[in-house]
Amino acid sequence: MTEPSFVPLRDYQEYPEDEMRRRASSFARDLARRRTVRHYADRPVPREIIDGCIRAAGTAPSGANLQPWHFVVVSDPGVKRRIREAAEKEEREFYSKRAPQEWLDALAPLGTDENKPFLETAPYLIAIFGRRFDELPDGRKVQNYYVTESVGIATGMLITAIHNAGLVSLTHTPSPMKFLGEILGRPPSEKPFLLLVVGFPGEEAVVPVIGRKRLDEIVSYV
Ligand code: IYR
Repeated sequence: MTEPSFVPLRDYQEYPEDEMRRRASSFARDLARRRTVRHYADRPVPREIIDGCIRAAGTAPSGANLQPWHFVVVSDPGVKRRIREAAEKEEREFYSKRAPQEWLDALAPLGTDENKPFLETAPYLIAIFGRRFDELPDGRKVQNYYVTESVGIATGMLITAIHNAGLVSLTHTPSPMKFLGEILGRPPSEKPFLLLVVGFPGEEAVVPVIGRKRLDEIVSYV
């Protein structure tokens, strides 16, 4: 057992109350501009920007601080093509057979279909994996905890960081996603969580007219 070791909380920063209000509302306003984008420019994005966003995601809280995530950044056109082909194969099944009508009805306002050209156009696909356990150099296995929660939080922070950096993203969840681990050569201990498409919006980019729930619809104070 490792004994805990503590240092003073030096990096915390408190703001005057009016500044806290300003920061809270301006951050919400800035995030409200974020839209999921399905049309990408083929314009390249410097890798350091992606590194910075992933560094931000890697600061997420996680079960027992075991940080059970792995990010595979795909820019290789051949790998992107294989991912597109595999995803579209699953999506064709989904849209034509697997999805119940109720699900298709829920998706109708978004205008999605089985064609995923953005998987090749966008400069980066970030495949996010949850690691069920880690392996020590001597082969022993270390169990991870709250993997889905931890990876979900890290992914939310990644999406926020990408928006903050001036890029757009799409959370793509082909189902099933098993092909991702196969194409990217990930170990069986890792479960694909989702595929994030990242880049600049294409000039033709349009987004569906959608609403967001009002505050009083999503919060209750007791
Ligand atoms: N995975 C499919 C279907 C899909 C499902 C949900 I829930 C969405 O919010 C969007 C799409 C696809 O990517 O088209």
